[in-house]
Amino acid sequence: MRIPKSHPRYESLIRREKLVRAWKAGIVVPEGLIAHGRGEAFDYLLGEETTAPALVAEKAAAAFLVRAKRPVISVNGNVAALASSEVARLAKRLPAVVEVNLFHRSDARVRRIVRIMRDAGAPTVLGLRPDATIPHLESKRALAHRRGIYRADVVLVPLEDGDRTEALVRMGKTVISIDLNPLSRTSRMASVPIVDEVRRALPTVEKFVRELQADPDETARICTEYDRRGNLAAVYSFLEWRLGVLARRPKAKPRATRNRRARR
Ligand code: PTJ
Repeated sequence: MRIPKSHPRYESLIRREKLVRAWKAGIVVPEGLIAHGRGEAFDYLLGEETTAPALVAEKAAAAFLVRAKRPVISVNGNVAALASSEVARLAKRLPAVVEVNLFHRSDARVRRIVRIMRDAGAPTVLGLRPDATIPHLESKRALAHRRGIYRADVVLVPLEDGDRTEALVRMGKTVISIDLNPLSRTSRMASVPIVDEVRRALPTVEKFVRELQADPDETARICTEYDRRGNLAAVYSFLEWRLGVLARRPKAKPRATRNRRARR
């Protein structure tokens, strides 16, 4: 389908089209399309921009990633379809291992997504032939790599489900999530929840990584002072404030009335 550039929701329609194409190519699962819709609904509420609390979380995420000894970025179907280049750039910059980890796992899908990540330029991509299991996790998401998620100290999990976030936190890892839903179990369980759109969040984290790699004192200060509860509370306050602003906005006049007045 050709989407006219003049369409007021051009970017959003392009993203949807990308996901549908990725679904047809066996990269995204149908459940991923539902997840995207949920994300978009929250993005409307957030104003489709990176909020101030998200920026704070993105800087904290960068600080933990810079200090990590074995950082890993977990990639699923939606992330590969929407943000493979952004993931690859961050992985190169750190450097971090990329591990394909799927909820609806099949070897064929893992193979396709590994290829996408390699083509995007990620230096090390794991996912095929996992050799470890994340404890207390029943789903196929438990399958992991010793060289990757299993031994990682910091794991970045964009568009995650709450169970694995919780299991990884229980293993003692610092878990950084990217999820537009601030009420999801993922956002509530993660060590550093980023409530932002994945394609906005990743380049911002990468920018902060570049800055903090040159400033170990600031990195250490952020890791000590970051307050996840306070940050999530700020996200909820932001939503409250935004809905308040929308509620107070004067109502648009019905079109017919406006035209009649203009003609007078
Ligand atoms: O590829 P698979 O098999 O691993 O499956 C991937 C999905 C996304 C289907 C799977 O992880 C899943 O079911 O996830 P959930 O539990 O639906 O959670 C996805 C979360 O991502 C939801 O809370 C959405 O609000 C959020 N989300 C959706 N699109 C975006 C997003 N967050 C940030 N950026 C987005 N573009």
